[in-house]
Amino acid sequence: AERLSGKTILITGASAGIGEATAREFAAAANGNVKLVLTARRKEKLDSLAESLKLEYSNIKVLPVTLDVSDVLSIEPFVNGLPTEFADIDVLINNAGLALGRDEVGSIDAKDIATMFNTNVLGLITLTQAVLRIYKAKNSGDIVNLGSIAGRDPYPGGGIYCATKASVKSFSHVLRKELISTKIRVLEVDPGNVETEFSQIRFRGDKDKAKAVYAGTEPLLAEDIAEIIVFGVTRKQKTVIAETLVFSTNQASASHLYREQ
Ligand code: 8X3
Repeated sequence: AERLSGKTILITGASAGIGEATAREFAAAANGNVKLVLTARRKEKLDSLAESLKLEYSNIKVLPVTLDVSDVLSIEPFVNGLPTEFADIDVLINNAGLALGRDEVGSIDAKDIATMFNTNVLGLITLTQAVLRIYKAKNSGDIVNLGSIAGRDPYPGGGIYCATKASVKSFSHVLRKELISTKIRVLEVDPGNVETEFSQIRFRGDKDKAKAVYAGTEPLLAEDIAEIIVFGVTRKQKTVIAETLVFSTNQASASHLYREQ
């Protein structure tokens, strides 16, 4: 808790799933003694999360801001326009991301390709660049990138999503190497199946298809990944948990999933 005290934490995709759970987990770990900048497209969801955090922790500072990271031109003005109280970011959680469809190469919608790359890759890179300027000026700060098993173990039907997550991994590696002489830390967390809105979005609201992803397993939940993110960030300054691959006990690779009948 002391290691988080007074820190400013920026989370993308904070309206639901792993992003929301991570906001709650940081607030709990710091007993409210943090400043959270919560961003996503859905402002009402951010507002209600902010309200619920403020009810729980009287000392917490929360700034909900509409941000669509796929709109890369909006990122720099967002970072530069942060109110002074929230401007000195200490921790960046690059969580916003999505998969659209399981179509095979040759039948992938061009718009879906653009949305996935714009959000998962270009948005993440652009925001990281903007925040890195703040970090370099003070020689500290943490960047946590959400990768995926999909970035390590690509599967048929995941042509674009897997490529975006492999890009995240490559980018995380380069950053860690470039920042070798600084105190800036780069962490990557790579989940397997986690039951969030992820599959509903991938299958465009088809609840049966979404449910089938987790059927017969005891899937990880958003809070399970949030715990690991907060654990990584709260290690000693000299410690970098560079990469964490996280599965439920039922999963051992992208395609090795034990399902109870
Ligand atoms: C989510 C995991 O395997 O469905 O990143 O792509 S997977």
